[in-house]
Amino acid sequence: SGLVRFFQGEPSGLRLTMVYQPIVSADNIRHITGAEVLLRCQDQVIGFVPPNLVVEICERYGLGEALGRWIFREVARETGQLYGELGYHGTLSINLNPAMLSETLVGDVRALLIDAGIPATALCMEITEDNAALSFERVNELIRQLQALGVTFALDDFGTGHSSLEYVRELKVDRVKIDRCFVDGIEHNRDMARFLGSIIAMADQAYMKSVIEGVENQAQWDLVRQLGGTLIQGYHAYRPMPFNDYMALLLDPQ
Ligand code: G
Ligand code: G
Ligand code: MN
Ligand code: NA
Repeated sequence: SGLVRFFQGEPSGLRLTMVYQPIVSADNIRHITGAEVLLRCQDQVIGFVPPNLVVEICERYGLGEALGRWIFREVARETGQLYGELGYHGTLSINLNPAMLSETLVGDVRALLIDAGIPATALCMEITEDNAALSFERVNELIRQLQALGVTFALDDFGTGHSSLEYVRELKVDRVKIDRCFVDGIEHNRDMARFLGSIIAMADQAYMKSVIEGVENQAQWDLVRQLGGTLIQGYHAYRPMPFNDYMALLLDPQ
C-alpha cells in the first residue's frame, strides 16, 4: 500500500508531515511554553486524511512501530534545527501510538534525544487509554524509566472514554490534558464551567499539571483562567502550524 511504500522511503503519493501547536500560559497568551506535535497526512488522490485514521490503519496493519519511529525521526530532524538555532525553547509533546508503548520505547526515546540534541526534560509523551494493551504495572515501569531520564508524561483526552478516572489514578503521569469537550459551551452555561473547574481542581489535588485544550475564544479564555487553569492549548491562541512557522513564531513572538 501507499503507507508501506512511504515508510520504505519510496514514492507513494502520500505526504506525512508534523505540525506544531503552541501550548501557552493562561496568564500571558504570548508566552509559549512548548508545543504539541501533530501528524498531518495528504494523499495525492484523496487529499486530507484524518490523522487518527492514519494511526488506526497503521496499527491494524502492523505499521504502528514504523509510524512511531518515523514521527520520532521527523521530530528529531526538525527540533534539532530549532534547538541548534534557538537554544532551549520549551517542551515538545508527542502523541504515542499504541505500538510505541512497548519494551523498545526507552531505546527509541534515547535515540530521539540524541538525534535531536535536546535535553530529556524538553520531551513530554502523551498517552491515552488506547495505549494500554500493557498492564498499568508495565506502563508505569516504562514511565518510571523515562522519568528517570527527565522525560515527562501526559494523560491525553482526560475525562473522555479514552482516559477514564481509573487511568489518572493508576498511571504515574506528570500532566493531564483536559479534553476540549469540557471547554465547549462553558461561556454559555455556568454548570458546565463549574464542572470544568472541578476537573482542574482534581488535577491540582493529585499534584498534576493540567493543560486545558480547545479554548477557542476570549470568553472561554477568561473563564478558564478564573477556574484556575494555567496552561492552554487552543485555536484562540494558535492553530497547529508547519514547523517553519513555529520556528518563526519563537524567533519573533510579536
Ligand atoms: O490534529 P487533530 O485534531 O486533527 O488530530 C486528531 C487526532 O489524531 C488527535 O486527537 C490524536 O488522537 C490523533 N493524532 C494526531 N497526531 C498524532 C500523532 O502524531 N500520533 C498519534 N498517535 N496520534 C495523533
Ligand atoms: O487528541 P489530541 O489532544 O492529541 O489532539 C488535539 C487535537 O485538537 C488536534 O488535532 C488539534 O488540531 C485539535 N485542536 C486544538 N485546538 C483546538 C481548538 O481550539 N478547537 C478544536 N475544535 N480543536 C482543536
Ligand atoms: Mn494529544
Ligand atoms: Na487531548
